[in-house]
Amino acid sequence: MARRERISDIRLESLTFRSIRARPVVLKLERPVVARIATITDWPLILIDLYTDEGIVGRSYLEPYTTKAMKYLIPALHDFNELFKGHQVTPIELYNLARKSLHFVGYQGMSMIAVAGLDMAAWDALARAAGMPLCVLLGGSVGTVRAYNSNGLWLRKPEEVAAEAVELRDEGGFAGLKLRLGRDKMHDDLATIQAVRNAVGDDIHLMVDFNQGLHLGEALQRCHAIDDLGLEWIEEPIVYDNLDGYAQLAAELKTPIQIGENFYGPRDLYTALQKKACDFVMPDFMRIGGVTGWLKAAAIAGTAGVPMSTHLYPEVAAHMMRVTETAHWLEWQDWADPVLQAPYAVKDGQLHITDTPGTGLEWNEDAVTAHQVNL
Ligand code: SMN
Ligand code: MG
Repeated sequence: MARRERISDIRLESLTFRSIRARPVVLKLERPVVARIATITDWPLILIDLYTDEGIVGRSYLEPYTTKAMKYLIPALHDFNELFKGHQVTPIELYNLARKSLHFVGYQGMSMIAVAGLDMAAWDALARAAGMPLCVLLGGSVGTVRAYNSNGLWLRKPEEVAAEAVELRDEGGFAGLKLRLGRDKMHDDLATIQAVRNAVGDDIHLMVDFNQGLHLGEALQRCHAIDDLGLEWIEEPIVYDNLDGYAQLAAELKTPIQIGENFYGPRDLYTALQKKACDFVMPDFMRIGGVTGWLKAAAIAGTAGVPMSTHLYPEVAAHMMRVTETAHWLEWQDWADPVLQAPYAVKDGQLHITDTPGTGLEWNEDAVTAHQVNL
């Protein structure tokens, strides 16, 4: 409470952007990503601090998958300094202005990712200045958010995946787990699902993710082969932008088709729903456009009655799920934990939001120093 009283005298309408600092760090993944389309052992993060004249610092991070991508994103983030120095911290206006400033190089891809990093830090700053958790500033309440554990279950042998599934379930009493599919032989995927099911029991929700690894013909065959297994969803069987292919899969299959981590901005979600390309959506915060992009996307999904889950970024995701009409599952990944002062502890499969102002992101500076890289 002391913290809230101390900062309550800051007038939100005068919170002023001073500068952004973006630092690259690379963490070793405890369980490396082994997917059909990529193997990832080192996990890059851009840590963003948005300084204001009033002393409030808003924080966010981006996870751009490859270390090299940070070479382009960090200058794009620093370019916002010129644009916004002295501007009021008004996240929706900043989002619009930042997007316009990049429209000559396109609204999507790197542009959207940079805007999302700015946007999440701006919302965090505003919520901190208000002395409120982000979900409260947005009109919701603090509480719990249901999560599935997505920390592993990559393309390894069935017995290894089954043993890891038990570990992951017990890490936080999870009721949902996601396993990755797309082994060379379909038979090995089927054996893995069976091994995991035997190991964790019938009560656990099992999601599967092909990470865009199949062409449409393979996808039709492989998705039909797993269609009667009671899976929670089948995620990204084919390349993300083949919406006609997705529409065919969604029409043919009983199991819900899940896409969305590759929506660049809310309009991609709108287009996918118009084309009936999926049953569920799961936007990623760096691609949908941060908090602002999520709010717009959530309104569309809510209006269409489509369940909406999150992709990566569990800290901001938890807050957004509290204000998402069709909130479905939060994807739990602890990959940023090593550089956080106060990572979430998951209990009974739920994230518990506290009344800390903002999104609760504070850097563990010793860890940041240890993992910072030169690009
Ligand atoms: C994923 C996430 C992070 C890296 C590779 C793959 C995956 C997911 O698609 O949905 O978690
Ligand atoms: Mg995925």
